Amino acid sequence: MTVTIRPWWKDSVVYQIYPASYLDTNGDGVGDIPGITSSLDYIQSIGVDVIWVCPMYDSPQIDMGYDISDYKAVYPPYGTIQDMQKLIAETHRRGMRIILDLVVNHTSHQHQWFQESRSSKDNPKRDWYIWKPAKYDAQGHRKPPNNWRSNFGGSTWTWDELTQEYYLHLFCPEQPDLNWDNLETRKAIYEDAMIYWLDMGVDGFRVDTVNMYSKDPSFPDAPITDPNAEEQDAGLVYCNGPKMKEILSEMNAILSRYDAFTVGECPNTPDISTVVDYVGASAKRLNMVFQFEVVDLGQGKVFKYKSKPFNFQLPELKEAIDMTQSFLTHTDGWTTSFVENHDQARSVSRFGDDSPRWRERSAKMLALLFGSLSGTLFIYQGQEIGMINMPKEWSIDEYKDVDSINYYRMVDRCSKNDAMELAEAQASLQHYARDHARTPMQWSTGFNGGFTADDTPPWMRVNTSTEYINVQDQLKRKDSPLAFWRRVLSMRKQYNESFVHGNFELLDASNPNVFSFVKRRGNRVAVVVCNCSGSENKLPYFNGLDNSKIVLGNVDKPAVTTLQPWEGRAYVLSY
Ligand code: TEU
Ligand code: CA
Repeated sequence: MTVTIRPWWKDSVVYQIYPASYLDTNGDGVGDIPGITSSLDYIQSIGVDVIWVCPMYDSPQIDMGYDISDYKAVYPPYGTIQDMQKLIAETHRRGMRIILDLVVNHTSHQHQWFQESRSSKDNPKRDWYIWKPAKYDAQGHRKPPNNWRSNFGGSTWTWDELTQEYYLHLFCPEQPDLNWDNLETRKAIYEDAMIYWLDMGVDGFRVDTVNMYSKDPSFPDAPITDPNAEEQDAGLVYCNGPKMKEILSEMNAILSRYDAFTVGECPNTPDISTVVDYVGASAKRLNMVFQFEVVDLGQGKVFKYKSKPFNFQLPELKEAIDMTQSFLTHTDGWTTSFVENHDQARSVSRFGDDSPRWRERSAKMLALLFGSLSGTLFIYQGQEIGMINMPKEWSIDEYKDVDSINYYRMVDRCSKNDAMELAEAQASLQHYARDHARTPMQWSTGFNGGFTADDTPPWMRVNTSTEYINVQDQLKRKDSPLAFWRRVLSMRKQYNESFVHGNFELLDASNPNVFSFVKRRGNRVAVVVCNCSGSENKLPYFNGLDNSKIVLGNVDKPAVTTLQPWEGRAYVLSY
């Protein structure tokens, strides 16, 4: 008999934690590392195996820690290196693993490296970042080196008066891009950002913006998609540059010494063969990536927030999932299943129905849907209790994310304060903003939901839904979304050949309301049926869909031929 040994990360379920918003233990209104450590029993009780901690490094927090000023230090309000050592030890003691966010496309402008780099043109670290001279138009006006638009609006180039050159930043001006063409820079990144933490015992990384390190050395202009603007969306131009494969192989040589887990964030990569170059088992670069086709659904093509709520059809969601799932069938690569993270609005509000009537049922349906997909499963804090978007009545001042604020200001400026356009922008942010994921974790009832003391102002206002969506209540209820998530994860473990490793076959692709698919591995067959609508629908036909084969569902009495609104079922036909 041959025994195939699978890498541990394939069957793992990862729980993502946003430190600022998890749990405040010292009453300053900001979540902290001891808050994570003290919640580990709760986290483990959900049934997850790995925690992913979002950036907790020292940072001026222009982009919530994705702007790191010192890789080897902890942001003081979150805690200390000792707190991290304790978190690592306590996680391991429970048999779980811990991964950190590796943010090395850019640093903070306050990082020592950038301070030196910008100090003079002949500083030894000048070349650690990307500096370019200005261009001049026919009238002699100074122009940036190209037309790229930053992820947070405006040009990707900022003029530096001192040395009279532009530097590149794909995100905020306070997030200058590192120059990965410089081998000395690479070495310093590996030492400080990777080896230091691997030696401390972390089990791997979620690798931020993993496909942006290498840029085309000619820095070509992006095609014009927005004729009225100076800057153009350039994601397809600056992602997946010529040295990406070389860099990721080099990183992997270090990571594999530690058997470290890697999941890369891979936006703007519609070309599947590029993804396979990164995640193929034989390519030996990354274990898996996050693709964006699902979470981008409904968002605007030119500006992500220039859109309307629910701007997609169910078949598009099916197609997006089918594409990521097909990696298992057609390539030697591995994939991921996720629908939330700190950059996305809440899934119940986007893909379910967050009204009182259907909120919990649709949260469970989504748990069943994403929890039965192949690949490594990721859950974001609060998703397990079905947290929803911020209330619509909240003013725009409650939005704290630089991405939201910049967008709203841009609309304000370009429309010359037009009320209609501003209302439209606000409606889009109410649906898609990253802020919805960043409000504090809802532990209990009360003004601050148990995140911090009720008389402490939290860094971000606690969603008023904590009155009826909170951990304390859901721990008591057998029919809660939390209880359901636990059942999803145990089903996933019990039938892992089908749900984690099975081939995905879409059924009834064009059905606008019902999402059904088969998960097949050899003669093991499971079928998942989800009614993604608020109306009753017919059960699709598939041989053997007998109610006695239902292993998990979200309604009390499943009917024989119809599905109730937002009903989801998983059948195991043979195992
Ligand atoms: O995100 C990078 C990314 O490509 C997007 O999801 C990004 O949020 C979007 O383009 C903004 O409009 C990562 C992090 O997940 C995000 O939180 C950081 O802001 C970003 O990198 C910069 O480090
Ligand atoms: Ca705190």
